[in-house]
Amino acid sequence: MRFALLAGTALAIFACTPAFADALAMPAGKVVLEVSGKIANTNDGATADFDMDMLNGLAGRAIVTNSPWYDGPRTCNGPLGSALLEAVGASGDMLKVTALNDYVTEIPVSDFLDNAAILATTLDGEPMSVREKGPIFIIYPFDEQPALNNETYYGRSAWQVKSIEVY
Ligand SMILES: Nc1nc2c(c(=O)[nH]1)N[C@H]1C(S)=C(S)[C@@H](COP(=O)(O)O)O[C@H]1N2
Ligand SMILES: [Mo]
Repeated sequence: MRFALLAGTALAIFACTPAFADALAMPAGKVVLEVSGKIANTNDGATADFDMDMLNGLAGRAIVTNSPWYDGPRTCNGPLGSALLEAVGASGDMLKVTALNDYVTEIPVSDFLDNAAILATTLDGEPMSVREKGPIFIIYPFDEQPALNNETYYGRSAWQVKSIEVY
């Protein structure tokens, strides 16, 4: 009886552990992004913490684009949203993105898979200070895909991103 209970508990704990969780490195530097929610790969309890080197080590791209925030085209560089989702083993459909100023925006996961949006970590090759809307700015390829130029996507382009919840 007691054994059955113990075995049951062990099984329940085991069943809650994702079967194919990939190891996520531990951040060595300052944590700049915390990802939580429906994710399989974590490094801090139920959370996936990232420092800048971890973010910039993910598959990324440059987006050279005009935007509402800058005069003329600027070069934004950083990990693909899709690469971040893959790194954490995301399984949800939506992202709740929170910025340092507590601005919150909801982004469908499909956005990151369809539009090659990035979490920009540099602007014209330089890291962005918080004053310059850094350290992380979600940027869509507005010039490549003119249909993205509307309030919906501008609103999803959160700057000073500090955390993302997958749900
Ligand atoms: N961190 C943060 N990002 C944000 C916002 C905000 O208030 N804080 N506003 C969003 C909205 S609703 C839009 S339309 C654009 C507006 O940018 P602007 O205020 O520089 O024109 O940024 C988006 N990103
Ligand atoms: Mo907006």
